[in-house]
Amino acid sequence: MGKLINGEWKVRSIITSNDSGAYDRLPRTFLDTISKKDKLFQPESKRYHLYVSYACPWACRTLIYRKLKQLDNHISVSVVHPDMLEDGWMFDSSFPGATEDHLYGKKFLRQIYQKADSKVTTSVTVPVLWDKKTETIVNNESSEIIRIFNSSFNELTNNYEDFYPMSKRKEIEKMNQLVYESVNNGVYKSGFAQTQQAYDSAVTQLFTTLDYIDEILSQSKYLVGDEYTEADLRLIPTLLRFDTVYVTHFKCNIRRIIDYPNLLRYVQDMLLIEAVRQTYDLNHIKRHYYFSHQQINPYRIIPKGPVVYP
Ligand SMILES: N[C@@H](CCC(=O)N[C@@H](CS)C(=O)NCC(=O)O)C(=O)O
Repeated sequence: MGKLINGEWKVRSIITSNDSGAYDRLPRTFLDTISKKDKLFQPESKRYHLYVSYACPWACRTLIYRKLKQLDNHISVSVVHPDMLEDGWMFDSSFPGATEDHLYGKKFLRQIYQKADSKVTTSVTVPVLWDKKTETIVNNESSEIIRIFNSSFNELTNNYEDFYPMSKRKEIEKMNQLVYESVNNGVYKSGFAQTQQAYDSAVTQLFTTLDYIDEILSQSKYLVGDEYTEADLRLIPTLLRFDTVYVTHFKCNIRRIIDYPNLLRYVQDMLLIEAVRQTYDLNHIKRHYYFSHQQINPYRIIPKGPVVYP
């Protein structure tokens, strides 16, 4: 694992922590948008490309939206190998489901970042939304890429389904903030904590929120009402990794999803959505976490189980 500093690859741990040993996520770098009003990035068919990992919960959000919004034929995809080692994400199609870099035949994802900006200082993360025309990264922040997919290509696809409807925006935002802090990022804060105190605090916050969500789901089908919205599509990739990875690998073991009646029902309902099911790959998920994070799993042994999960 590593980071680009002024365009040069420096090997370093993925576990970045602050003074109290709490995991600190680095901010993203490329934050442009695609819109008819944008001078540079216009919505066009076959102009954009996604670089993703099936293991990564953030990248899977963008894959889910690509399918839901019928963008499959308009936005192409390359999938990295699940192992993220000293060289960071790499392209190697020997693992089923992983692909070559379809655009440039590069070996490493960092070379795509370097192509966008030869002097960039950044983490090399997935997802990446790439513009084939100007040969640069439009955006590498999943929460923004899904908003772009939600609305910018509607005229092209004739799909006007809206997962961020005006009438529910306030509630969705509130839910997103809680879920991001304590669940999406909470599992990483638990797993990458370097002090007992940092772990205790993250894991407690995580399960307080899961208890609260289970309560909400006893009253309504989805997080914000009876139709699924962006809030659900941001949460589900984390829940789909919970019982197989986060419970053991990240020590999020106070309860499992299958112990929560409403959360279990909810995950099963979300799995009925084709776009969610088709982008869920347990082989990539298990291999990535258990094999890549050698600091917390030194012998890289991938557990066989569990037999039962949502
Ligand atoms: N905030 C980013 C987070 C993306 C992210 O952290 N992706 C992880 C994979 S799950 C990654 O690529 N990590 C590599 C690194 O941090 O060096 C997003 O939502 O797009």
